[in-house]
Amino acid sequence: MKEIIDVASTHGIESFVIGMPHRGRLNVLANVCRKPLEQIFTQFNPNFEPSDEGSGDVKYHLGMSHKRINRVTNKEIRLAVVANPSHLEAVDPVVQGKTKAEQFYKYDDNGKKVMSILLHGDAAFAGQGVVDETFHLSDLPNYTTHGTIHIIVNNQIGFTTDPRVVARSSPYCTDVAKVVQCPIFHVNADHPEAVMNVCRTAAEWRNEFGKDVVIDLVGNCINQLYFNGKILIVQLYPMR
Ligand SMILES: Cc1ncc(C[n+]2csc(CCOP(=O)(O)OP(=O)(O)O)c2C)c(N)n1
Repeated sequence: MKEIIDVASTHGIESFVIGMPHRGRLNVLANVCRKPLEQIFTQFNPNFEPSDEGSGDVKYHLGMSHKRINRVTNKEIRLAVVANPSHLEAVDPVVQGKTKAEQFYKYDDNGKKVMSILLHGDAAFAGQGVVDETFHLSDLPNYTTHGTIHIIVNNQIGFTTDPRVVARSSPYCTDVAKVVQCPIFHVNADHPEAVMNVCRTAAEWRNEFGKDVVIDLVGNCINQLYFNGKILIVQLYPMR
């Protein structure tokens, strides 16, 4: 994400609107947006009353907006992580609407100042119709935000749902993105240099063509044991 932000900032983007689900969210708030850790931890204070600000929802649903200097370009950038509910992917059109509004008020007709980044889970990306709808609107003149970078945090499982038998019929979770024929990069999440390279290319693509691009960040959290050619056990790494 930082590589995308650095490259985009080099090309003049000054505001990033980010939408993402819960997993990894505190990490993004802390390490990408640099929301002060004191603020994050304070929100977990058990002494909060229901009427206190920010107390009514789980903390990993909350968003933030923050201005900071990008260390690579020395330009000021704004990062907004949009608040989201438990309903996976519901945040996608909200992010696009916010991005479009910011572009409108900045007279940013080509998306050269404001851009959106959406993070998805692999199961949610294939399974929620709102993703399909967001893609379908993405290249229409009145709706386009001139290219969203989609990052799929692909742990090859949907909570406990095995994708091969009960989640989807298509081999890749990213196949829904084929509807707009945007580039889709499948990259090994365990290969940081490859991930950086793909992120750089995605940011360059978005800057050059103003169209969506998908990064399928494939992690390997499933350990399969085969017996007589059949999957005997699917063991999850202890990440959940
Ligand atoms: C709209 C909606 N449907 C169902 C759920 C229930 N649910 C919570 S987590 C989850 C699995 C998501 O899997 P994936 O998108 O691969 O992300 P992961 O949890 O693996 O990071 C589901 C179905 C939900 N939160 N929102």
